[in-house]
Amino acid sequence: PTDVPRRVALLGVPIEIGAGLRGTLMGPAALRTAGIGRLLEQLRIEAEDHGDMTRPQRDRGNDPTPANANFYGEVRSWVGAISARAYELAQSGAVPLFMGGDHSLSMGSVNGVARYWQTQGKPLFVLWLDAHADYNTPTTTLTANMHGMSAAFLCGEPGLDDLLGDEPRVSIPSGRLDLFGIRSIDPLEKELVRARAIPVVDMRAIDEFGVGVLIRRVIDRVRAAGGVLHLSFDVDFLDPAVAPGVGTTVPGGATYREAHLIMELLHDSGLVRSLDVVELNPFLDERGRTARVAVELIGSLFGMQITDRQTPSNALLPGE
Ligand code: 6HN
Ligand code: MN
Ligand code: MN
Ligand code: MN
Repeated sequence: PTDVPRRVALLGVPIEIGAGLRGTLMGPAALRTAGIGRLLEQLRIEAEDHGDMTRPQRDRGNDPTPANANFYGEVRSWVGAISARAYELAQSGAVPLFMGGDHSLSMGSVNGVARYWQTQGKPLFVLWLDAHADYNTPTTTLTANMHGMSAAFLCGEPGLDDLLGDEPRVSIPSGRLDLFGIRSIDPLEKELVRARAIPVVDMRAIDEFGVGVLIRRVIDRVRAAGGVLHLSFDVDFLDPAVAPGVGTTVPGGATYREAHLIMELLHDSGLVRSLDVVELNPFLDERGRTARVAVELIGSLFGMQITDRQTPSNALLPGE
């Protein structure tokens, strides 16, 4: 299935107040410097760069600000605007690529593309590559940082109900979100993930079964439902040795090769129709390494190959 559009819409989303550390606002610039547009063009994909969104005016609505949600007003202005842009870009027929920016931006990007796919009658699945579950609410969070709440918000958890302003809210059914690569989760967050029966692939599962098997399982589920996939790629999914340029590094992450294989399998699936690349913090990076790795991985997602080998879609899974 190679009916994925050959057109990518790059949009920079320089938001940083969702995270505990400053610096992700430089993420889009670093991804451009590392050659994201050039690489896509080399792969014969039309890469249209829509520039960076501008920082919205601080929201001065008189709605009460929820407790335990840092910079709620600013994040709220961003998220509504991002959702509207995401809807438009998805509607344009391109593959929107949101260059973050911290992970709170996904509350807008995923909501917007989900809204578009709803009009097409296609279920949207979300693959969350991340060291963290990002399944906190203002009730469960230990930090009040909103980048730790995006997945929960997208699944319709209460507590940030007014975050989208006038944008209609879409809630992703819990069975259509896959948390993948998880190795850090807060105590109450863990209870919530368990209570909602969110599918989780933690690092132990990756060690035991390997990313090939586990990603194919995700792909098969999306395909069986006739759905499409949004990839939300938090670069802290990668091991800090590969990707030091992140504010929330957690040891024991995915290797360079595991991450490439995931991207290659996703490419072969033809199911990814939008993506976020988030949490890259160039202020913490070492000589651009993390930005470069992120761009290489995007290359694999869009079909960069060493040889013309395609993974046979009938490859056997262990146990079959
Ligand atoms: N991210 N669970 C921690 C928190 O503050 O809620 C970490 C969240 C990290 C968020 O990496 O996108
Ligand atoms: Mn993370
Ligand atoms: Mn994250
Ligand atoms: Mn490879």
